[in-house]
Amino acid sequence: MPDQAPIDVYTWPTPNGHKVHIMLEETGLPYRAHAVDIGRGDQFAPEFLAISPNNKIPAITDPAGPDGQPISLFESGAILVYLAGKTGQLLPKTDRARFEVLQWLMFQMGGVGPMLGQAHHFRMYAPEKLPYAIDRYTNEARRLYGVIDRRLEKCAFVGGDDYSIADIAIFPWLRSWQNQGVVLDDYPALKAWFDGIAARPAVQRGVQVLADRRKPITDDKSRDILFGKSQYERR
Ligand SMILES: N[C@@H](CCC(=O)N[C@@H](CS)C(=O)NCC(=O)O)C(=O)O
Repeated sequence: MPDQAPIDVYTWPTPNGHKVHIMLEETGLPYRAHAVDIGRGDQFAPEFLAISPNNKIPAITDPAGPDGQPISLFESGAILVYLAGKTGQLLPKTDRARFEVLQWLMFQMGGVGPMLGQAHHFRMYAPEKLPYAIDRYTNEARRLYGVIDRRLEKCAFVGGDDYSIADIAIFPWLRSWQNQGVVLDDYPALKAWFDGIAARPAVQRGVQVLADRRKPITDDKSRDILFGKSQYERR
């Protein structure tokens, strides 16, 4: 798409941001990544909230939307579907195959992301070590890895025979398996798929986007912004 003006991506180097970076790299769409430092509170800036009212990255603005007018979108799953539709790539065209991919994309959005996110939270960030919460989300993480492993015993890719937005949505979350209390070698089909996705040049470029800006959330200010008063006492 030589005439396409760059898509503006408001993002941070986390799994949900990486999904969109990888998709943009895979499709070859021109884009500009704008850092939204979520540990510093950039997600509460009025201009970001105007396009992402849930104060979360990623969000995009495409100057050339479906009707030729600009369009802004938040929620990584919606962004992946949009970019697949725009480019005709990474989402099958036949109904049966497309719905198969979409169900696994929803499985990522409703299950893998939220549960692995909680596993990270209680294992890495919670100020107290809460055994019940750690067990609950570590067990859930392992269960979800099992679901993906069994799927990949039957199919080359999570969404079916072909690489798709379902793989792009799931892969970035599994890169932090150690922090989720999971051992990747326990899931052989998943591990083989993971290594194949990790070797793709577009994936390698995607996970490098803003990678130098990422820092561990250890200071009180960042913790308050993400998990405390700044997050919950805001109107
Ligand atoms: N369901 C959303 C989740 C996005 C999300 O959780 N983003 C996190 C970073 S990975 C965020 O921006 N957190 C900032 C905050 O909660 O204030 C999506 O997939 O886009």
